[in-house]
Amino acid sequence: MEKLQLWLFVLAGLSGAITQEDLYRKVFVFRKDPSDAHVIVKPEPEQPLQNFTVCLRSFTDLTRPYGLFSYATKAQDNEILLFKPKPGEYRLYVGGEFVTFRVPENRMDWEHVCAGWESTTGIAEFWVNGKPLPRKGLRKGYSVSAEAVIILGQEQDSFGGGFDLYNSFTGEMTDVYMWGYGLSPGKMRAAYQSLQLPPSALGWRNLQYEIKGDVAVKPRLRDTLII
Ligand SMILES: *[C@@H]1O[C@H](CO)[C@@H](O)[C@H](O)[C@H]1NC(C)=O
Ligand SMILES: [Ca+2]
Repeated sequence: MEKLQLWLFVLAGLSGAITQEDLYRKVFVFRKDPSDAHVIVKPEPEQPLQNFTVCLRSFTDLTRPYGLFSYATKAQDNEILLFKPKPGEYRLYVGGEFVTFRVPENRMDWEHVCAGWESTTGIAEFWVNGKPLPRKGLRKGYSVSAEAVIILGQEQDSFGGGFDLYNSFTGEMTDVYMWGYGLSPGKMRAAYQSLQLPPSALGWRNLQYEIKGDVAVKPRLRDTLII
């Protein structure tokens, strides 16, 4: 089963559906609820990670649980996962464990989050709309495996699949980035403000992505711009 899935994944890659694009001022619109639609993003890191930062901006009126950023390996489907179990709460998973961050309830506006983790201390940072929450910790000494499938808008329970349609994301998503290191506080704020950011292999200004199902790329609506 897993082999078949992997093979299908390879075939999909060979069919040339992967696009690379500067998505500046564009968004992914996940239209259907519930849905198995998702976006595969690349590249996955070349080496295991001792540090990482993931940032993205989303806009939804969902109140049920949903997955935003799902980084799965063959050994661990929740290798890195940004998950929102309910309004006012985020979970950050690293290596199958998670910490919960309580956040102000979304006031029907875009919400920007950055999650950072470092292996040496296990410290996890979580920034919401440019402000840090109290730091927590998990998986000290762990190293995040490199061979991964990275998916937006669903939560993987197996390598590249195993979605629960009732954990799918519906709404709009933009400004997705992943760095293999921790960002300084200044850069965390810059990410929120859409300012100049350090180079990232996986980033919104040069995103390699493949849309699977009902997801559209659209210009961001001007009246939702925060700056
Ligand atoms: C990870 O971050 C720690 C703490 O900032 C740093 O000491 C270490 O060199 C980093 N490791 C890698 C592989 O970048
Ligand atoms: Ca999972």
